Formats: sequence, C-alpha cells, structure tokens
Amino acid sequence: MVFGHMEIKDLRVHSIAIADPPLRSSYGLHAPYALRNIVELESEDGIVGVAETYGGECPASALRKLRGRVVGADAYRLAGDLIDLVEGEGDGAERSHTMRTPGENPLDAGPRTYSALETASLDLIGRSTGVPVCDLLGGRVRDAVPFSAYAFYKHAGGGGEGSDLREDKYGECLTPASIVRQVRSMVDEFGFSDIKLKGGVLDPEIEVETIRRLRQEFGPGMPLRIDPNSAWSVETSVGVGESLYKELEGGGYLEDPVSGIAGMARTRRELLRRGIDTPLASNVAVTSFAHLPESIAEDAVQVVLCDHHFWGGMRQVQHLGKLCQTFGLSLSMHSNSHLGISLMAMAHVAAATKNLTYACDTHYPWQTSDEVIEGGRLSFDNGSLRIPDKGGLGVALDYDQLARLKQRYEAIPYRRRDDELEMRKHIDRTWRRILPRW
Ligand code: GKR
Ligand code: MG
Repeated sequence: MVFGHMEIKDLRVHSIAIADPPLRSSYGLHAPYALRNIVELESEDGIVGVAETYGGECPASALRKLRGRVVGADAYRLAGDLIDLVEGEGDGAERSHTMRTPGENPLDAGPRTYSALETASLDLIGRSTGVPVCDLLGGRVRDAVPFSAYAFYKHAGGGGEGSDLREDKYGECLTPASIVRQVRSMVDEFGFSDIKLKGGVLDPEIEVETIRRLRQEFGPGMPLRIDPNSAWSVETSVGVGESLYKELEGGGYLEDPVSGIAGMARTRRELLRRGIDTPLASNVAVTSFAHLPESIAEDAVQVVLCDHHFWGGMRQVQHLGKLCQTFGLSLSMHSNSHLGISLMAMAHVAAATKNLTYACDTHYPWQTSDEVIEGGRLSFDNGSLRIPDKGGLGVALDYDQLARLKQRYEAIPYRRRDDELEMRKHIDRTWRRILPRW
C-alpha cells in the first residue's frame, strides 16, 4: 500500500431477507421479510469495509452498475469521486416520501447508492487505520447514542413464512392497552427513555388515546412522539395537536401529520394561532437539501429527521446538522427496518453530529432473531448504543449468517418493499393508500 492510498480490489453486494413482523403504518403492512443489501469493499491488502442499505433488486443493481468506477479506485477518495451521485439529478424538490416508501423512491437512488459506498469506504479506512468511523468524520461529540422505543400497531405474527415462522414477541397490538404493553416490554428490555408511536393506522381518536395512556404509564419524564406518515388533513392534524398539547411537551414532537411542506406550514400556523408550539418533525415532507429553503421560509418543520441512508451519506448528514443549527432547527434521526451494520453506522454518524440531540429512531428491536454480524444481536445499554473501541464501524460480517440470509432471499418472492400490496393480500383486498385518510 502506498502511503495515503488504498486501492479497492473488489465490490460485493449481497441481497438478504430478514424476518419482519406485520407492522402497520399509513404506507400499509410490512411483508413477512424486510429486504436489505450488504455491501463489501475489499482493499488490495484484503481488508474489508462493510455497509448495509435498502434491499431488493433496484438498490443492488444500482450498486453493481458502479463497479467500474469503484474497483481500482482509491478508498480515501471514493466518496469525493462519486459525489455526482449526491449532487446530480434527483436533488430536486420532487424527492419527497409522501407517496413512495423510503428506499423505493427512484429520485433519491443516487444519494442512497452513494451513501452505501461512502459508509463501506469509511469502514475500510477505519479498519486499516484503527480509527472509529465517528472519529474519521471529525471526532465524536458523544460516546453513546440514545435510541427511542419505536411502537407500532401490528397484527398477530412475528414475521417469516412457512417453516420459518418466528416467535411473536409482542402479539397483536391494535388497541391503546396493547401498545402500552408493547412499549413497557421494550423499555424494560432495552432501557429506552423516549417513545415514538407510528400512527396513521387507526382512527385518530384511538391514536390520541394511545398517546394519553403512554403518558399515564410512563409519566412526563418520557418524551413522546407520534408519526402518522401524512395520513391526516390539516384540520385533523391541528385537532390532534390541540388534544395532545400536554402529552407532546417536554421533548416530544408531532411528525409528518400531514403531507407536503405547504400542509405542514398551515398546520404549524394554525397551532401557533392557538398558542400551541409543539414542534413539527419530518422525514416525509423534507427529505433533501432542496426542500430546506421553502420549509425554512414557511416555518413548516422544526425538527428535520436525518438518515444517512437516503440523505447521501454520513458527511451530508453532518452538513444537514450544521444547516439546521444555523437556521434554528433541531435534528433527529429516522430509521427503516435494519440490522446491526446500519444500527452501528447510525450510531457513528449520530456520535459525530453535534446538534443531533433527540434520541434516534430505530426498528432494530423488531428484527428479533436475524443478524449478520459476528457476535449476533447488538445490545443497548440503558437505551443507548456505545461506540466500540475498534477501527471502522466496529462490527464484522458473520459469513455463515450472511449465507443463510442470502439463501432466504433467494427462496422468497419479495424483491421490493410494497406495503400496499401486503395490505391487500393479508388484511383488506380493497385497501389503497389514501392521503389524507382522516
Ligand atoms: O417501517 O412502516 C415503517 C415506517 O413507517 C417507515 O417506513 C418510515 O419510513 O419509520 C419511518 C418514518 O419515521 O416515517
Ligand atoms: Mg417519520
């Protein structure tokens, strides 16, 4: 290896499937398996850097198409060499997640692909130098990153299919009382001290009641958030905001109650007119840098949810953090169904991003049994993940588990996330995603 240069010899992309329970959101229903792609970059010295990203065919083929630009490139310069993926076509305001589930929006394919390669190259550099990724990113501002309990209304079932059915750890949860039980169990097991409820599933009155019951159970010291993924009209959003004013105080927020920047801005104005200043958060209306000018001018969103997987990588999240700080916005973190490589990458970028002061979202507790890293499932310590004292991300691939999850992917028919179709297959043959539903 020449000083300050590390040639990439190979790019490998592995499509895997992980068991996922029948979780509900305004997008529809989770399939029995969530799909992920695992990326490996191998250096000339045989060191391997890894990343985890959105699953299925499109993300995998977008990565494979870049092979000619990646193999032979310098790992230290890869992110710079590929920056056109982040800044080129698709950086427009059309990129919202209102109608497309995260990971399935062709307009953010470039930033998503770039992010996976940036993460794997940072892991590679970190492993070869012994420096943790958060310190390569400029240095950590925290050693442990807090995550929140992510409650979902769900049908009975623990995920998987046929002979691969998994234990249903939380049972059916379609009432306020069963959500309280679900969250109690998560908080007791993982030590979380923030709660997010995925809403947009049941009548808003039931969801309001669910939040109230959570407040009764956990008290005012436990911040609460609710996220119906744009399922409500402005009127409903304002009504819920009024009803839950007290419950969302003290570090909580109302996330994407309504679709679009204009709808969020109207909701904000109406709430302020009523003396309610609950922050509005978003990972649906605001999903790219191009959305920020309008959102800031209209005061539509006060908490931006970053996610290195679709914002164009870890450095773009740091830029986003600085922009948010400059304009007086807060920063939180979004997640989708994922395994430990993603969780650790999320922790590293959060550790290196100063104004990420909210507990991050994570779906990790929902993937109860599958894992692809050596040592198996990662553990939270009092709801937080500690940055390991190791170079890179600090996790290594377990190749037996990887082979098992690849076989699973080959054996199942799912090739992209389609929650609307799953809803029609299992719950209601006529179901369509209608916005606003209430
Ligand atoms: O997993 O069903 C889900 C969520 O609704 C997910 O798709 C969202 O992207 O968690 C996410 C969110 O905060 O909007
Ligand atoms: Mg959200």
